[in-house]
Amino acid sequence: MSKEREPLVTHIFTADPSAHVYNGRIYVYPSHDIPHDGEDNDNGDEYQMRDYHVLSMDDIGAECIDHGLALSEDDVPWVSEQMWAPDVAYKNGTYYLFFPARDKEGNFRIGIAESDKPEGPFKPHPECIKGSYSIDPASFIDDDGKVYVYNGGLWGGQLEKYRTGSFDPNGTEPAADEPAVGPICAVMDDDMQEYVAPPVAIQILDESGEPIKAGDEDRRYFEDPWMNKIGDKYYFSYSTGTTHYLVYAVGDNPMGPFTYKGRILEPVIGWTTHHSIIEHKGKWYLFYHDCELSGGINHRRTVKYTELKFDDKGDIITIHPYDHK
Ligand code: FUB
Repeated sequence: MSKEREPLVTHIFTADPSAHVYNGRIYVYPSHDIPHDGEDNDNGDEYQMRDYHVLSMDDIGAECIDHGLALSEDDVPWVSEQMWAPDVAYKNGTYYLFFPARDKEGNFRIGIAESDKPEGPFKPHPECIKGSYSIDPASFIDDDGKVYVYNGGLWGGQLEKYRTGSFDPNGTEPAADEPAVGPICAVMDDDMQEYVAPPVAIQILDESGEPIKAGDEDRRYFEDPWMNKIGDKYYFSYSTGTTHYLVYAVGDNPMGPFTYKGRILEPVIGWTTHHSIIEHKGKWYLFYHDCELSGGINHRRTVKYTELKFDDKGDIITIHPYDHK
């Protein structure tokens, strides 16, 4: 049986959970952390994942099943290494797994793999998505059926190296008083094969309508985008990376701009924090990871979930991950 704020599975290390409800069942698409004794660095070299496993459970609190190998880097011709945080979108009877990995030149790109079952196995497209770059794809299907893919991550995720519009190996983050680098977003074509246009940067604004600055590390985007439409509002949530918060911003349009609202999750044990949010049977749940089980080893993470609550104004009530202990 699975328990709130406890690892969903312990036989493998899992991270970066993207949760969805398909056919009434909860599916979780995590990264699969590989234990090793290498050092951590700012390039994320410690995250050496090579494949994906899909997890699922009948209901919140039910036993969590590992469906086994869903996709391996050995089966994807364009990938060299580091299959990081994935997500899935269901459209036209097919489940599309979006995943980031380094190509043969060492640049992160986004690939797609398809299955007729939510648990896979997934068959990869031979090439990555044209014009894709950086990490952490998160898909969102709006009420009109349009599929949006948000992504981007600083540092190891290379997002700041594309500020000029193309890859600059020496690209850096903006100065502290300049607008932060935004996450990016692209719309998929109807066949779910390519972006209809190159990804564009999304704006995150402060309460005065000014772009959040690069030096505002408690609020600026670092990685791990996720989108929920709640009522007629778009809740865009993300990780602040260096300050280890999960936060959110709200807007009226899936492409933004979004106005910063507050924190979802205080820092967990471990450097990274990463999440997804789903509604199931009238309640909301946050799926996230931490390194509690491994005693704080950053690349040995485990996926957990907890209930997410809103106040009367529709604001998310901040979760303190260990306040139940
Ligand atoms: O799992 C590797 C990276 O760590 C992800 O892409 C980031 O979001 C962070 O969780």
